[in-house]
Amino acid sequence: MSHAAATPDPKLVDSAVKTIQMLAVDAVEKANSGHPGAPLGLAAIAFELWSRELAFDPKDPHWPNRDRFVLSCGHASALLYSLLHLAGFDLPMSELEKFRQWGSKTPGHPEVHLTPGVETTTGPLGQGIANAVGMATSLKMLGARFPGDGGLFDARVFGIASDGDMMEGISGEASSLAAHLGLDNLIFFYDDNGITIDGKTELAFSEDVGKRYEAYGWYVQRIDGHDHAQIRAALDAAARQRPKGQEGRPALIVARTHIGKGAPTKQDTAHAHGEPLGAAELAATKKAIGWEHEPFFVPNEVRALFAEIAERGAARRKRWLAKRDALLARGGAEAKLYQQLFEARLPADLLDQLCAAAPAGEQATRIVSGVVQQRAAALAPALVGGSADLTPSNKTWIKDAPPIARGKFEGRNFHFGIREHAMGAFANGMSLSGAFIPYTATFLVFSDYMRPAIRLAGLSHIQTAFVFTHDSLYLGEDGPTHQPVEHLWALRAIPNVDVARPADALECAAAWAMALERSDGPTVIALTRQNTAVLTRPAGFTNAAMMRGAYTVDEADGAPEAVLIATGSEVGVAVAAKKALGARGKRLRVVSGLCWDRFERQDAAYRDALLPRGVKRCSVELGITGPWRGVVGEGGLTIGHDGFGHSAPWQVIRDKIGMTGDGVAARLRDWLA
Ligand SMILES: Cc1ncc(C[n+]2csc(CCOP(=O)(O)OP(=O)(O)O)c2C)c(N)n1
Ligand SMILES: [Mg+2]
Repeated sequence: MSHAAATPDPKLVDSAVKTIQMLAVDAVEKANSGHPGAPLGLAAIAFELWSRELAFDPKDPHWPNRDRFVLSCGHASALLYSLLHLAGFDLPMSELEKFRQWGSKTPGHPEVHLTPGVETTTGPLGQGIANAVGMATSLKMLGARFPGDGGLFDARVFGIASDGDMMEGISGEASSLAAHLGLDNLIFFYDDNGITIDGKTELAFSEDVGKRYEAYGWYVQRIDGHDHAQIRAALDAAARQRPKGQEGRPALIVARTHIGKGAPTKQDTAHAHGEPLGAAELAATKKAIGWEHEPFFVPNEVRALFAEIAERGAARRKRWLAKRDALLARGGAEAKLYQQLFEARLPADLLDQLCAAAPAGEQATRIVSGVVQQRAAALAPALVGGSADLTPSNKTWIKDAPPIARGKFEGRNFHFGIREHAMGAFANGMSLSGAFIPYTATFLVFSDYMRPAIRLAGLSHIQTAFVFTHDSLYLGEDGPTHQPVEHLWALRAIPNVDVARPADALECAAAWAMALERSDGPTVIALTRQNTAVLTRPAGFTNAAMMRGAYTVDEADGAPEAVLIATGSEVGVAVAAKKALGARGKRLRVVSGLCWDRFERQDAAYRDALLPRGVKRCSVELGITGPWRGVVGEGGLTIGHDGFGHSAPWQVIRDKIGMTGDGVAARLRDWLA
């Protein structure tokens, strides 16, 4: 590791900090909307971190061994945009002037897919710090995978968290896991300013956060967040000179700061949090700190200082690229793995290879998914993941790969513990590392505990596979607390989230192909606990048909009189119902809606061919029916289950609710008549 950067002249430091502060408050003022308080209070910390420690190159925001900066308190976005602008990322002043406006690269909260240099989308408090834990783990895993020539990866993850981040439960889950894994490459500042929106934190928050983090196993320091000497000393201790006994731990620097620092009447008040300073207060603030410039002003010497910092980062990246290129030139296992992780990630015939691995016979889709996943893992070394303490139920363990543990990052399997909230955000952070395709696993009903992370994966175009087993009432005796009913549609309702619910082994293969190939958003895979029927595909079927998201599994004799659309375990039921209808059933087409989101993206010709206009439709899915009404339309029929479930053996539930071939056939007979 190189030395910390030399400390610039105090006058220049002062000028740089004021520049960061004033760019942020000018942006908020011009937008007449936003959060000036945190940028004012955090500028000193941010400056020291970015100028002294953070390794970045604005010319290549995605350089794999860059240090990451995570602003978990995304409401302080103006601070990040000031930094990115000054540091030379592709974020011109015109973008700061368009803060929070339509079409700008400076939205209200940082968005990773939108703004160069933003490492993750933050705004829902607590998510960022959990993302950071996933990022730090990924970097450790990369370090373990490329140990040659002194090691290729040594990047760190730095971040800032606010009171809100620390109050949210997800940060506790993630921080507990970070300490358990011994992530000494994770360094966070806690912006301990004693203020949230409602007023002083003491209204609702009285624990000693530092002590809590010490109890997790973090290295905790306490400083004045405006004292540059203290900030530097704490950073150096966390990043370079760990005191004895503090090695192998993530680091938290609890920094006492003043929200709205320098604002004569708003400093240390909740008014500094979420409203512009206003013309009078802004003028008074500038006067108080001695800033006599027009809005959006950057002194030349500050520009020059940041140019120097960027130079340093560029040189660092160049040295790293030389090392990386040497590794690639050496060839061998490390070179091949590097390419598999960062470049040619998947074989062209992935789907067919996964289909070839799909086992025959009547089995639960969670079981066959577990078999297919082994082939997926063999074909895609980027695939890593685990379960929130339901590994034996989820069947998601990658065989022949060890678990990830403190000091042991060669493996591919995680024991996330019972921490669903953090698991989702952790996986998103891993995906953002650029090297891994992470998956998570738990019961479908507990997707509720992961929903914020799944939503952010959709919003941020993050490739994460969210595996959920026990995907219906048929998990049985555990009863309604564990039985998902609205969950499939609740997940489908999130934009840019694909929900795949395979009906059999072949569809499990397709679902994994979707999850691995879809790089611009997350894929949910919903799997059954119980056996599903063996399906016989019609003549002319090709594996690729499944990738359309919906396709015919059982064709009508001639033009169909009606189309049955079923998913997962209900596809076999629909086929059985068709059979039970005898001659009448011959005129029914059964469609598997493996991934409805994908189907809706198909061209109109395909959609109209599969679901011809004017032909009646019936949906069959063991969950809420409301959203299916929009699919089946007027005169359509929806068969499912509205309301909560029941604690009973699954076959009893099935028979009681009539979700059998005969039961569905009876309803179809009435409807068709
Ligand atoms: C999950 C979540 N809940 C609520 C909010 C709305 N919100 C934005 S900032 C904030 C709290 C502000 O206090 P703090 O985190 O201490 O930030 P500071 O005002 O000190 O900058 C809240 C409740 C949010 N962004 N995320
Ligand atoms: Mg606060």
